[in-house]
Amino acid sequence: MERSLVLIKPDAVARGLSGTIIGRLERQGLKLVALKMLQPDKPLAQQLYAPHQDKPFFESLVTYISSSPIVAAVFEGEGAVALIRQVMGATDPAQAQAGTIRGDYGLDIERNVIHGSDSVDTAEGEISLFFTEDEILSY
Ligand code: IDP
Ligand code: MG
Repeated sequence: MERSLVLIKPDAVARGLSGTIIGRLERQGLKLVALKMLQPDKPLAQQLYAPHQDKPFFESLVTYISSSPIVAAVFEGEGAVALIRQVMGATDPAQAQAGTIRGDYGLDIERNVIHGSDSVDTAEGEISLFFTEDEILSY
């Protein structure tokens, strides 16, 4: 069964949207199999966003993600990675369709509410940054 890492980003946690976002994903039929709240340190944020290390927004992104608490979750389901990307909407909330999480709640391209893994391969690596295998439950 496919798994994806979901992060509810600082802007959304601060606005009290964590439950709403988890609920939207659950209502898509995705199974919540791991959940925690944490404030990532900079090294963790740098690892998560390592693919973007050469981009002009990298420093700002790392500072933002480590600035305040986030909620980290693992969701499981058939085609979970692509389904979550679809429900999230486009990276830039201004381009994201109404009815998607970013379309409805995103503030700007950086403060865009949610992270979801972009492929099955990257999902496994991203999950292991935030969870040990025994924190991911089967039920
Ligand atoms: P994704 O989150 O939709 O997969 P990525 O291109 O992987 O988008 O970018 C990772 C994160 O970096 C985005 O979610 C967003 O928070 C931030 N980001 C992407 N592009 C920009 C930009 O042009 N300016 C500022 N932040 C950006
Ligand atoms: Mg990405």
